Amino acid sequence: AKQDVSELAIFGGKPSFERPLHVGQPNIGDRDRLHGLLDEILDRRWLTNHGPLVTELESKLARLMGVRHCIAVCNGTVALEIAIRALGLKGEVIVPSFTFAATAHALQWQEITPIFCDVDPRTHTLDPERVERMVSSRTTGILGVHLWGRACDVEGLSEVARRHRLALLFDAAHAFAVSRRGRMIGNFGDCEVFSFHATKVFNTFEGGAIATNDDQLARRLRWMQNFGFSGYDQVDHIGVNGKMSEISAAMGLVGLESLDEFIGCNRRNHARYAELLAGIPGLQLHGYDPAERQNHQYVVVEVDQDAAGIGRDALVELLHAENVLVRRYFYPGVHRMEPYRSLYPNAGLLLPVTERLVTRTMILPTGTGLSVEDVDGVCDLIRLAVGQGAEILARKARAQGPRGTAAASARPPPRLAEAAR
Ligand code: T4K
Repeated sequence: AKQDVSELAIFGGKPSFERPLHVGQPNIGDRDRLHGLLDEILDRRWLTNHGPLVTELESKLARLMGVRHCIAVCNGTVALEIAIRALGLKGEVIVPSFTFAATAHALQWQEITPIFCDVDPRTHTLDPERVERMVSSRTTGILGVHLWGRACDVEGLSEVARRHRLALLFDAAHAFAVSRRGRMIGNFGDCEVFSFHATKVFNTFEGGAIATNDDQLARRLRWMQNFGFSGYDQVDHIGVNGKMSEISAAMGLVGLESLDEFIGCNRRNHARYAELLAGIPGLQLHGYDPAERQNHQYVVVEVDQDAAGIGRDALVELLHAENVLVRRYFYPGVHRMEPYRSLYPNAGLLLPVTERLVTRTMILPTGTGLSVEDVDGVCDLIRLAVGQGAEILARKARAQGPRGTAAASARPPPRLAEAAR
């Protein structure tokens, strides 16, 4: 482990890791099983359009969630778009800004106005009291996000939705195989939408699903996902092509067999991070409720610059140089991205918690591609950086020269450093 700041890669030292450590490196199940299923698909010559593997995956997912219907979709974003359309949302929908852009895009894409609502600073999810204050005569729904796999206050949000007769759906892209008060995510609101993107704890390369206990809604969702077909050659609805392919379903079926192992690995990494980062001033690692099922997909740290002596962005830059590709999810907040920044320039005024979180939050690498030794190495670097924050900043300033700008502006922003992947 590096003992001195002079050894850090930002000051010319050798990076601590030869290969990049990613947030969201895919978990991959048994390769032989996958190859076998691929052969079956090719032999059968049934590649997509509700093939047997998609059907099998849907029923296994529905069983895992204990939900009546689970509709496999080509990705989480299209699944959101279909759910929003099938629920008949229009006008305004209340949504957090502290999320991935896709949550808001799925609304704006259909010319529905996302009304950005602030989140609870503790849970990072929608605060029902704030949501209620944002309901207007144009509001038709609430779209909550179970960020980092932590369920929203579903009871509070359901109550607001009931009082104002609003549709309630959840973006559960982060919350596959997670429970809320002992009940699996997939059962809440009118429906819940999952992402099985490569970066998720469980993946189908690209993919997603919509879960619901509402039979009529499920029928509509299936029509809309398949061009509006309601019979062999009968189209009764507007629809898109949101189908999952057999190859994706094969990946999913194989991944499901190893799901406990994937989650176990994440849990082990999370516990190790918690152990080694405990007591570092200004660093708060988010924990999980041990009474609930969890996927530990995201290891979330908040950095308090005053207490840590080094800010989140300086820490990200330092770690990237060491090949630790931490992420600044979800900087800068969707309301500060286009088209929202131009369309709703004042949205930020009502989002003080979000505005603070986007400057402090950092996501650490995890997944089956990461060993405990890797986690130890990442924690050593963080401990060194926080302990020597003042020295690091002083050195950086010296390296940048008296004006303190040249080197800083020449350095690529953190995201570009990821080209190493
Ligand atoms: N709602 C929420 C709350 C979401 O977080 C997401 C997606 C959605 C909706 C939409 O679901 P999908 O339509 O995607 O199914 C990534 C993912 O692409 C995205 O699925 C995910 N959320 C988001 C949080 O993360 P980026 O732009 O950060 O991806 P990228 O390419 O930078 O990859 C992330 C990291 O993973 C990198 O460090 C590289 C590593 N990686 C990635 C891939 C694809 C690998 O190591 N191997 C790989 O194959 O969005």
